[in-house]
Amino acid sequence: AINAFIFDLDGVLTDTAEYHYLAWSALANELAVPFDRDDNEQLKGVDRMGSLDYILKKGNVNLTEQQKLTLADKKNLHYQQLINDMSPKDLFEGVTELFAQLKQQNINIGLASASKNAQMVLERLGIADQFDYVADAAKVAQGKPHPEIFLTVAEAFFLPADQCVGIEDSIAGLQSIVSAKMHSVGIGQPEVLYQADVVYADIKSFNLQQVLALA
Ligand code: B16
Ligand code: MG
Repeated sequence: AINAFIFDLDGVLTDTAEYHYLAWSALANELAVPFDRDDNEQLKGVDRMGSLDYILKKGNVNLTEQQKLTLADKKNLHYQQLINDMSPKDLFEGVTELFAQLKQQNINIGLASASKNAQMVLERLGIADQFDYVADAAKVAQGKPHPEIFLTVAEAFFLPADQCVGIEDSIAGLQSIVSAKMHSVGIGQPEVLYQADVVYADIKSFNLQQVLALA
């Protein structure tokens, strides 16, 4: 049986990808590195320093570790300004209903977001108290596609991987779930998320009975 649902945040419960895009493209622009929405797609689920490295590599820019940290901080301050205005209306349609169904069935709700700003976003969305466990991205040594962050949440619930379902919108994140040997739900396009056991266009289209039947 399935006893935990472990959600990704950005792109699954809300659309912060747009804000990451705005903040990274402003920084790339300053560095005179071209950056478009396809680049942003590559950065989904990738942590902050990994994302900066992607941009620097694209522009053939070489910087010291200290310079990189300064730029990452700058992007983050800009991103935090953008998410500061988020509110419960930014929660994707269907999330409230799905969480209510999970609680009714005594299924644990966990969060496995690579974002160090996840707690702030959950608070702005008004759902921080809905989670039984939220992984701390700052304490995760190996980012997605490594399985560590999803396994951390399963361990907090004292559950084996095959009693958990991971829900992701990014390729790196889905790889993380598959490597953790959990059941997987993709949110997005089946052609992109072909590794997932089942794919829905969005949370609103979630079929809980179908997912529970996976185990
Ligand atoms: P931060 P997720 C990820 O969140 C985003 O998809 C990714 O674009 C971002 O770079 C990463 O968080 C780190 O975010 O700079 O706020 O720590 O999709 O894993 O919920
Ligand atoms: Mg995501």
